[in-house]
Amino acid sequence: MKPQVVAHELGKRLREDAIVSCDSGTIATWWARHIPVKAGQMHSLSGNLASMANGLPYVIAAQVAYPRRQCVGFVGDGGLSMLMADFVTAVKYKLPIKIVVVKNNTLGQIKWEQMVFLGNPECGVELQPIDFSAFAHACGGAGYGVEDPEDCGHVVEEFLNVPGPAVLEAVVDPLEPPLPAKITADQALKFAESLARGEPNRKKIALTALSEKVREMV
Ligand SMILES: Cc1ncc(C[n+]2csc(CCOP(=O)(O)OP(=O)(O)O)c2C)c(N)n1
Repeated sequence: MKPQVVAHELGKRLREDAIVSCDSGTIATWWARHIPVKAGQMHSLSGNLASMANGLPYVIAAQVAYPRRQCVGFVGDGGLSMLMADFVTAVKYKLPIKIVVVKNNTLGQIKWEQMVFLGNPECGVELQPIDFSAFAHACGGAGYGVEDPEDCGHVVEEFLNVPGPAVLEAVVDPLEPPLPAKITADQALKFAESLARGEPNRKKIALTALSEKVREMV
């Protein structure tokens, strides 16, 4: 599934009083482009210096401050894995937070920065996969998983409506590039260099990036 799908399906279903916190990473790109902010909602990213892992603690704080509002985290697997033990805090205090973890098994933002800023193939950014749904169950919360875009809408619906704290693990394509709105010549050159210098997924990445640009043009 493309990460944009889960962002879109979530965005459509957020309540008018939703408080949404998003992590730093490519996750912020999907949130900014595919989750519309509606009047009455509150949305936040990391407050300072783009620190990772803010999503879960921000949502816990939001739910304590506003017990009746819908509080949702839209987080990366790298970010969540840094502070995930705090999910049990939500279980302990019966905070009905909802955490959507976009699972690409990668420190995605760094992977694309290595290519587009440095002209290097990706290096050292793969994450050891975690079963976040099983983790949520182990903590005493609810856990859901989705990887087929066809199922995404109804799984998100069920997840948002479950009472109590819950985690939804959305398995996504790790090769979906968070393309900038305007690509500079330097970025394009560095990107091409990284592929030419042996980026291991170069064929699939080039095909995805090209097909997206072509789709935009037609
Ligand atoms: C505490 C902290 N460590 C490192 C970074 C550098 N950094 C920014 S985004 C990122 C990767 C985020 O990975 P993930 O949460 O899996 O989200 P993705 O980019 O894959 O969507 C890293 C390591 C940071 N911003 N904050």
